[in-house]
Amino acid sequence: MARIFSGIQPTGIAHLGNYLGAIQNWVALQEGNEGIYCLVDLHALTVWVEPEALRQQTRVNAALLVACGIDPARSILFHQSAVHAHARLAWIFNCVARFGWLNRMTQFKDKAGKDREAVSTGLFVYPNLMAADILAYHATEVPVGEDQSQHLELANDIAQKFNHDYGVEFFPAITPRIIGGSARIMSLRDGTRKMSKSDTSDQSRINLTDDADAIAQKIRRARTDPEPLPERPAQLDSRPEARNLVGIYAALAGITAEEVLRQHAGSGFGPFKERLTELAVQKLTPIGAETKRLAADPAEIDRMLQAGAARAAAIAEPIVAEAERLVGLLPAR
Ligand code: AQP
Repeated sequence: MARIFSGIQPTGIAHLGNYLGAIQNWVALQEGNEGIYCLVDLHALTVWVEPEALRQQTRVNAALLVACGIDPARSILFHQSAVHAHARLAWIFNCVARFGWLNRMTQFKDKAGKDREAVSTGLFVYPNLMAADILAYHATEVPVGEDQSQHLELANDIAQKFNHDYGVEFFPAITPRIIGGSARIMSLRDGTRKMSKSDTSDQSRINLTDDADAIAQKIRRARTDPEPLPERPAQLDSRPEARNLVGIYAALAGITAEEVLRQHAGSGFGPFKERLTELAVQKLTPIGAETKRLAADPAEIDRMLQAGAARAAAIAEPIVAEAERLVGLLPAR
């Protein structure tokens, strides 16, 4: 039985990319593993978020995870800020990780854009906090979308350097569990950018709380090209928007892109989008409805998260206290 850790930022509402690239896999991995799933609200602070919106989004995303199939009785589901061990270990990792390592992170470059002087230092050290999230539990398996693989390599570098610097074998190696072909879902407006909560255009993504009309409208307006669907996936290489819609269809139907093209080659995007809408509505609207039901009782969500945090702290506290001892800090009590 492996200990699995993964997290999602409550920077907005989880979308189809989060679902197909991460959450769906978390649900399956609950079977036979110890799952620890976290709403990483401290990560969300790295870019400006309105305080009341952050609280709301943390609760709605918690409800969403439960609606998607995360069972809070079996897995540990909690909000990051409630377990102080994350921030304490992150500070130690700020002092272990090298500036040059962080400077090479492509997500930082993407999110910081051209005006690096103006972004928060939290955004720069974000991967150190992510390493702390995982290593505070000695978790060895991390199911994430392909976009996070560079951060996981960095977490392994931090663990190794810590072990080397302090002459211990304390932190284990992490195995990324990157999900296959469909792992990277792209924006509906631009097939070269990933679908993202923080994209300013709501039309660029399908939120897991969108109703049938919103899903249909977003798929209808999704950018495509005038060519019909080809026979082989390789023929989609220079057509990022078309490839994205085929990938989404494949992931939702649980089949390969080859199979999608076998069924739809020669079809124009009008009829294909209609089939895709039917599939997306069928898969996603029950999740949205259940989320709405759960989110109607915020006090119950808070209780669920606090119970999860107590279970998480029971694992992380002794590990982080030992890391603090190893680096030479006196015990807190
Ligand atoms: N477009 C995507 N395709 C596949 N997987 C994705 N993930 C995110 N976007 C896609 C995976 O979802 C998990 C949770 O992501 P996150 O919330 O921690 O942060 P993120 O990767 O930065 O996601 P967003 O939506 O782009 O959020 P913002 O806009 O707030 O930065 C991760 O496992 C991620 O791989």
